[in-house]
Amino acid sequence: MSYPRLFGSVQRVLSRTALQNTRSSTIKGTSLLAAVSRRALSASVVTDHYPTRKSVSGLYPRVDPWFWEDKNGVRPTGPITDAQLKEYDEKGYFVMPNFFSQEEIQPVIDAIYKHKNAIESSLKDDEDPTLTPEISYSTEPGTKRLRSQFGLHRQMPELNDILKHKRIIQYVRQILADDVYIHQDLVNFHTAFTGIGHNWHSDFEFFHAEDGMPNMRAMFCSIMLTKNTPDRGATMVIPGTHKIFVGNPTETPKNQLGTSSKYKIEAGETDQKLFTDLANKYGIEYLVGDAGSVVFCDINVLHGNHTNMSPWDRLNLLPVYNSISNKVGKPFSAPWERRPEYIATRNKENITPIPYQ
Ligand SMILES: O=C(O)CCC(=O)C(=O)O
Ligand SMILES: [Fe+2]
Repeated sequence: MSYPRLFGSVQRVLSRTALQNTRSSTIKGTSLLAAVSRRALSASVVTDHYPTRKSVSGLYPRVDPWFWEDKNGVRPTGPITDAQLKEYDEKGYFVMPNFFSQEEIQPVIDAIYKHKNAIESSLKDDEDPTLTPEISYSTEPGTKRLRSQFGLHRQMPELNDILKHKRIIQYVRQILADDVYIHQDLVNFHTAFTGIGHNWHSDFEFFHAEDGMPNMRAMFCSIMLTKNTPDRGATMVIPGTHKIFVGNPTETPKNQLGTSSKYKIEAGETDQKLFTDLANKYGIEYLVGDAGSVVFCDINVLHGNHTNMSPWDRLNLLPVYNSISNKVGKPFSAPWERRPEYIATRNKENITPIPYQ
């Protein structure tokens, strides 16, 4: 069909200009963008600034800032250093080596492996579980090895010592300038010899399309519970991609919940042509570190990972912190009203500010 193709190429031209615009202006306080997005947030009609999964692909300018201001128009101070802020501004993330000590993370590691062993030993030979409204975990395809487990922080108090650690929340609040809650928490096991990885995507693209997250006032952290190295399939990122939005062409299928977490992503996978241009421009980086290191990452940075071919597990905890003001609504591009609570927090009693002092 010629219409989508033409539309797609016009969008690409428009977006190239947008990309140049965002790149050439060194956005620090981002007050203009903040003003635009404050207007967007207060509008009674929810505007879709980030079209995706509507048959065409395209690059769009980011209308949201990545450093937010509080209600009084002030950017908070906090523990993040100027060098880290500069890195976040340019790349969309920074890694804090040894944020947690081994003593702090060990109880979490023990609790997670206990849970993993219990599930794996309960599985029958012909079972190949994936996410359903009732099942919040999936195994690596065709194996009994746990791949991902969502929503554990509501069952496992040990996890909250880390996920709701005051120091983490202070970092997140310095960037988002608001009270935050956990929109999603996930353990990725990425087991030795087995973990198959995740195709390129932006987490925001998922939350926007599937949960109705309107704005990019959210961050994810990757808390390394083992060493993260390239041979173990460390997360890879395209630095700088927090500054643009890549809309994907594949419409969200009804069975997305079960397939996207178990197998490599399809709907939500970044368009390969656009991805190639971005990778040529910005390169690809591995996020590496020792156990206890934490990545602080803008919610829109393109990332993925590959198979863990090493003989060692790569165990990561991935909380998504969303601003209380960035209320999720009707999904922007999905054939459902809402996803289960374990994968996308929506119930009022779970949307309470995490203390930070
Ligand atoms: O575990 C990783 O390296 C990345 C996983 C990921 O991107 C996700 O679960 O959204
Ligand atoms: Fe992701």
